[in-house]
Amino acid sequence: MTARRFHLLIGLCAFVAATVLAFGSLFVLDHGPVQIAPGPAAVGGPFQLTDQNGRTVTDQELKGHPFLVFFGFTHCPDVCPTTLFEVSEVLRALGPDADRVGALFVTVDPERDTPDVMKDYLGSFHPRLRGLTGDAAAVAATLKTYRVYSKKVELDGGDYTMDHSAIVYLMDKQGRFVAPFSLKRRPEEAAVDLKKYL
Ligand SMILES: [Cu+2]
Repeated sequence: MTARRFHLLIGLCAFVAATVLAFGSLFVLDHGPVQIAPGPAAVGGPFQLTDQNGRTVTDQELKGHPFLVFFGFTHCPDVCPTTLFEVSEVLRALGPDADRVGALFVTVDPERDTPDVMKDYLGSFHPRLRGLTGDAAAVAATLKTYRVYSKKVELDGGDYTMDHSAIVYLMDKQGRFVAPFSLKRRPEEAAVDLKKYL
């Protein structure tokens, strides 16, 4: 075997292992080790959190409208602000229909992301976006429900950042998971896609 082939093979093995790990943890978390993809119902479910205006938000009250939900944190240097900007662009492209769609930003960092901090932060994005936070247990339960990975990473000097998965979920008006929602297209195209679920 040539060195080049060997490297390709190693690369392929790493890719397969990473894929198995990613999907394994996505679908198997609390269903035991042998269960295979249990279906869309496995993403999403009951939660109770607080929005940036101090209002309680539950999965029940979201029913009747499709919604996008994204998990991150306000101290995030790039992925979160970029994603929230892109979601804002889709909402803008929806025009008046934006009122019929939910858009949630759920913190993975409730320690720092209080409702006030969320409110401040979301001032830079579309007004339709709701920032959800809560006590550590309520947030952890929501992350588990949505199969979201997040991990605190200590930085030098006592500060910390958060590693987190960065998928925007599209949920239908019954609160069921449809698919990851792609933002790698023009906002107008994404808006047309979203309108199918109104
Ligand atoms: Cu982020």
